[in-house]
Amino acid sequence: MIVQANAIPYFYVLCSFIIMFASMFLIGKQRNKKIWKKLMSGTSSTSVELCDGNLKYPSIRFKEIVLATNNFSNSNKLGHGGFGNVYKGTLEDGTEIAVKRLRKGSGQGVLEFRNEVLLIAKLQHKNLVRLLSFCIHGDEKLLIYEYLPNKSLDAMLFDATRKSMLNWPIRFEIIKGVARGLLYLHQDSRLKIIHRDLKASNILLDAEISPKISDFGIARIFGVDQQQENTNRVVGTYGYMSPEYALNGVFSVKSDVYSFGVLLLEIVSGSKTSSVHLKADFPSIIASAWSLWKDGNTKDFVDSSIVGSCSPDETIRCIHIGLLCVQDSPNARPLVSSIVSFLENGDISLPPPKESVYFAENNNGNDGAAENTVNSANNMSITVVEGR
Ligand SMILES: *[C@@H]1O[C@H](CO)[C@@H](O)[C@H](O)[C@H]1NC(C)=O
Ligand SMILES: *[C@@H]1O[C@H](CO)[C@@H](O)[C@H](O)[C@H]1NC(C)=O
Ligand SMILES: CC(=O)N[C@H]1CO[C@H](CO)[C@@H](O)[C@@H]1O
Repeated sequence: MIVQANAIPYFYVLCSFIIMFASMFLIGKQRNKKIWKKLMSGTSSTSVELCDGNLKYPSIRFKEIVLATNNFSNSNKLGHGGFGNVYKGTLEDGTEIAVKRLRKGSGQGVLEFRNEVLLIAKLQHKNLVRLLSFCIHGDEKLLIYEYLPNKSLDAMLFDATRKSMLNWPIRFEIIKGVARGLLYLHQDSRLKIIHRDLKASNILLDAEISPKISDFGIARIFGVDQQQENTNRVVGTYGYMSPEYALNGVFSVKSDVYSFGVLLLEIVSGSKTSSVHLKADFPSIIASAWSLWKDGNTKDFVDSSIVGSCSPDETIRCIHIGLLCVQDSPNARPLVSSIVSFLENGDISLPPPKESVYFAENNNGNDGAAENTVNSANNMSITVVEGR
């Protein structure tokens, strides 16, 4: 009798433990299933469980982004490119962000997209814009970046009233910073990132006017194959695209070097590659740099608003490096590692550049239609899907 009376409570306690564990197990499984289902159907906003520690805001929700950007209103738009529009946003805690809303139809699945984003988020360097978060919502894919208040290099460099704020020492630091950022992208051992759309509007300036490359890895995140050297989807901007990339879709670190060369020439001259108001009678910034450099007349190429602050040795050297970068043959162009040494050590002697003729003469003024095409492409990124 006594034994039985004691056994009953033990029995109940045991039973309740079993029931408790069983239900915990089932609930857990259900929850995992839900998360998995959400992931596969692509309808979830990213949540804490699905992200790792490289992102500053791992769990941002689509609703918050809509709120932050006034539902992607035009007044919040900062710019656009081949991969979609960029909006300024302000989170509830007051943090300012830049939101890239990728164009629909990247063909990439949710898991692939997420994996690419997490890989890109691991790339951190002081000359790269920081990726803070990402969000997937239905067929929307969004990337959240740090917001840089001083906007992009082109907004200062090509603005008649603001360009004088960029004196030569500042410009030289910008050139070196971009080269270091590009070196990091090209030579990071795990991921070799080819930017494919390097240009003045993709260089953002922080509060100290230090440059940060934006939009890197976008081609990977968007799902354009970076393993292959040849693509049928050309992404880039006229005026910055190397001949082999624009014509045949062949890209490599050397096509980025070409774009870097054009950018360098723009920074020294203060004029846009695609500008109609190019100096004198030259058909392109490359032709103008070549001709003036060859004649030893580089001071006519240098932006008149920096002649007072510039060191002729440094500007001549930069123009020379720019001309090496824009040579027609990719093999003749230096690697970014050499470019960084050339810029940082003025004693290293530079090889003579070969005249680049392809794009230097391609938009020669006689043909109005061709010129219009180039001018209207202007500062826009383009995505050309070539027929096969
Ligand atoms: C945002 O705008 C879209 C149309 O552009 C509209 O369908 C949607 O309801 C809007 N959302 C909010 C929260 O205002
Ligand atoms: C190109 O730049 C000009 C100012 O330089 C700007 O007004 C225009 O909106 C830009 N176009 C595009 C497509 O970004
Ligand atoms: C040149 C320029 O616009 N500089 C600004 C960069 O951003 C900081 C912080 O917002 C401003 O104080 C500078 O005036």
